[in-house]
Amino acid sequence: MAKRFEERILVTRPYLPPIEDFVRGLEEVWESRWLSNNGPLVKRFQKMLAGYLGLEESNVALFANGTLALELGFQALDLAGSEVITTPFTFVATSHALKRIGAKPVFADIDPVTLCLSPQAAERLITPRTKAIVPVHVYGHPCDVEGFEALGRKYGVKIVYDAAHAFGEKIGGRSIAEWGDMNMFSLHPTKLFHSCEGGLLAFRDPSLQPRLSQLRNFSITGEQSCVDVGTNAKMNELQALMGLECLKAIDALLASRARLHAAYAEAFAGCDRLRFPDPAGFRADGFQPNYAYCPVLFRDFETRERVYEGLKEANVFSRRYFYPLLTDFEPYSYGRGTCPVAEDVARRVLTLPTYHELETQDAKAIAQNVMEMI
Ligand code: T4K
Repeated sequence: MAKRFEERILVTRPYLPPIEDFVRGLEEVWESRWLSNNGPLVKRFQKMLAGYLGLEESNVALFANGTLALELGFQALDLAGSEVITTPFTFVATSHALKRIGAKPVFADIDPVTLCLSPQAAERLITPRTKAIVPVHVYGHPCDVEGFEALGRKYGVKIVYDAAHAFGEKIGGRSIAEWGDMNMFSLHPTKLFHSCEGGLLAFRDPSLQPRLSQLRNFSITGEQSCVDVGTNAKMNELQALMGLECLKAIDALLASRARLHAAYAEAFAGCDRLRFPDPAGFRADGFQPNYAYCPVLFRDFETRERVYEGLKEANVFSRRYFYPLLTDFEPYSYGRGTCPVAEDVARRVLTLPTYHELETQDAKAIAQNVMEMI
């Protein structure tokens, strides 16, 4: 008998730090009367994030949100007018950011195990017009970083990871941000670690930092000079304050995601009517996942839809991330039919609720409900 939850369970809920701590931080903002334009809290947040990722401060930059961070990262790498190979199995921000700076997203298929862009599929689409590859660590699953590094070297193309879901992850004990030419981490409230809205770029070449700082501030360089077509993509002080307070809880946030993933995994163990991937098993060298999302794959579209609707009746609001596929959307329909693995996965996947306060027993009960519907 399916359990109906008294209170609505959403796919995610943002972590909120203790309100007293936030208010103490607000007093500092009131004192300084500095609200935006690279204020003291943004600078402090940037420094803390670089430290957390094990990078130099000159290798990171903060933005108002992840989408603008991607756009300006692509602009700083001069990708306008080029072809960029990416995955159709992602949130639409990935390809929008490319399109908006005048690059053409070219869609290659995904790996059926990790669900991330396949380097082999990407390589087949490289042309003289290709300037970059944008793989996505979808759900925090690790891309084949060695495979993409080899492509970057062989063809002289940039590798820019959309790491929106991958904050806090490590490969072989080192931050996932050490791979590729650039990484973008989204700090949106639906992410396990957030700053209300926000985006963080981590990049290998520190000479990009001055350009990025200009681009996010209209490309003005003084009272009487403007050197490029930048925009307003600045993080403000209240965002930085939220980020600083959430960063204090990062270990607990990672631990609760791991606890919930383990609860689902235990409940689903032995069930051959679904697949519940564990990214910890995707690499042999000690990959540390963040379990940001809990995707489950069913046998077919009809089963997925039945579970999605059935959970709603039980007051559980799962999401079909990432369905429809980007190539089903009008601006990207030129890619329709070119990525059969991604098309199949998008029709069978459902992401289950996971967030800091979700109880282990509730995750188990949700899993039980799922199994009764398939
Ligand atoms: N690349 C990738 C791979 C991404 O997934 C994203 C964003 C980006 C780039 C761009 O990064 P940002 O520019 O966003 O920093 C959500 C998020 O808005 C989006 O950030 C995220 N990916 C995407 C996967 O999910 P929606 O349209 O599904 O959000 P919404 O409003 O339906 O919220 C999801 C659930 O969270 C709901 O059940 C309500 C709950 N919620 C949401 C918010 C904002 C709360 O309980 N409180 C909240 O404050 O897109």
